[in-house]
Amino acid sequence: MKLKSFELRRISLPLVAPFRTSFGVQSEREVLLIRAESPDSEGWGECVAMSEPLYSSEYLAAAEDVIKSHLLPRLFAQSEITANSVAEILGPVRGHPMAKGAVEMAVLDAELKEAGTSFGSFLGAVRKSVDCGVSIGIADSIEELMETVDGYIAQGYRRIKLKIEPGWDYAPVKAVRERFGDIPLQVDANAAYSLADSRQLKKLDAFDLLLIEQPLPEEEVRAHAELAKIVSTPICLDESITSARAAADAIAMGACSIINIKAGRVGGYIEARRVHDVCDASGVPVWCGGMLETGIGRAANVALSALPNFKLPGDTSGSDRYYHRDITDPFVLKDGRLDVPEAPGIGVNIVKDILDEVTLSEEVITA
Ligand code: SMG
Ligand code: MG
Repeated sequence: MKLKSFELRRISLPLVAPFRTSFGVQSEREVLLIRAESPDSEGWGECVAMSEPLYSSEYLAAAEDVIKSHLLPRLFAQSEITANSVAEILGPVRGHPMAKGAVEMAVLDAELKEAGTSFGSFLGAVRKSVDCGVSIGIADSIEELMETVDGYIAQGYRRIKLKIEPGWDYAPVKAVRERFGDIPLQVDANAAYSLADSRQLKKLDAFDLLLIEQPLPEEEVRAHAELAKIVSTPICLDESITSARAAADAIAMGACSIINIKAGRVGGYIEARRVHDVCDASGVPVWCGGMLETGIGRAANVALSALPNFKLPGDTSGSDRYYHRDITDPFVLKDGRLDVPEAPGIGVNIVKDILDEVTLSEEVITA
């Protein structure tokens, strides 16, 4: 494919409710979108970096800068590119997986639209719809949390994930277990603990959780392996898994028995499929994480979730969990599931009027 131009567009969407994690409160989602244009096609990519470098070291303004200054010039230097070649072309630039993943996604969407192939068929989807879970932020009180969980269960979500941090772990998990019984339940700490907290984390073993996600810092893979010997709740890694190779290492070390896959965190959907394959070969089940995506990223995440080794419900919630009005036709939960888009590329329609309304800035970069 020849590349004509890339459009970088910053948008801001208010969240339906503030989302509190161990690293802060989010009340709006600022997103960087990329539109790749070729002579015969166009494709969309969504950069999952947040406004501030609190989930990981990447953040939106830095992603925008590295894309403009270092990634696009490398792509424009090629006379022709394919989505499969993007990661290698961008390889000399260290790090910035979310920025690279967004660029690759835009190229891949354009390429698949031209070929008439959906993301799902390209990636190897084996299901037409996927089971959905929901991620619930840290609440102001146990009562407030009960109400939120109750609402999501009523909407049909097939698994509940509670955000935890020191001081908000045992009591909320116990309360949810007691009130809602045997529901599929898991927790996510976003690296808020240290190995010295292992006695507190072990108390969660009483609640038969599906998993505990990323209790310790990103770099502390060995410490997760130590923790795995102490707690019986399965350990799932999120932030630590930055590539298929990192996944293979973490598994070999005994640091996790489940992996959360986020395409942005590993540099794109092609590497995400490799993470899936490595885990599958090792008997480690995976599930799809979320970064408060718009319908653009959600469409691709739902397609990814349809691969065979996605054995647990993902953080792929309906559009109304996040936004009053999404920039695509909304994803609507049916019996706790979302349908995998079947149209070419990401397979979802972008609502141009809404997109324009929420746009903060727009820049077109040509070869
Ligand atoms: O997209 O539903 C979603 C959010 C899921 O909890 C979620 N994501 O660590 O897994 C995670 C967090 C990262 C983003 S928190 C603002
Ligand atoms: Mg997480």
